Amino acid sequence: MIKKLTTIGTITVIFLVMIGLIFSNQSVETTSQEPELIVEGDVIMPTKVSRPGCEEIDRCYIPSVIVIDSGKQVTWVNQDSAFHSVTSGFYGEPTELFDSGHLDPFESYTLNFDEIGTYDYFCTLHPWMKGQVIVE
Ligand SMILES: [Cu+2]
Repeated sequence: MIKKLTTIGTITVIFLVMIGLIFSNQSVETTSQEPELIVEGDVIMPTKVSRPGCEEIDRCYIPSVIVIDSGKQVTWVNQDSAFHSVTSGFYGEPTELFDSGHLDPFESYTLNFDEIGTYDYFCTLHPWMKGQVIVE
């Protein structure tokens, strides 16, 4: 009788350990399936550019100058936690060719460039943020 109870006890313990393993595996799987917040783009607005300083190392838009063939497009991605914009011209002198408006964190903006030329742009919120698209 005691032997039988021990056997049942052992089986119960093994069963509980297996259940525990199944559930722990599931929780590991769920955490690894969380969506990544990195959006692909040609030009990145990196973190911390809402404060001056990035212009000194030319990293407000990365890359700050992008060269493309005419007819191609450029996608900007805001990887910062602050709003930014991609606005044609210079701060105080917008050219009204294009304007993304305020881009939310992790929002992207895509533009097509058909005409050859040099397109300066800036961020309406941060005067030190400047970039250039060169279309060849
Ligand atoms: Cu900005």
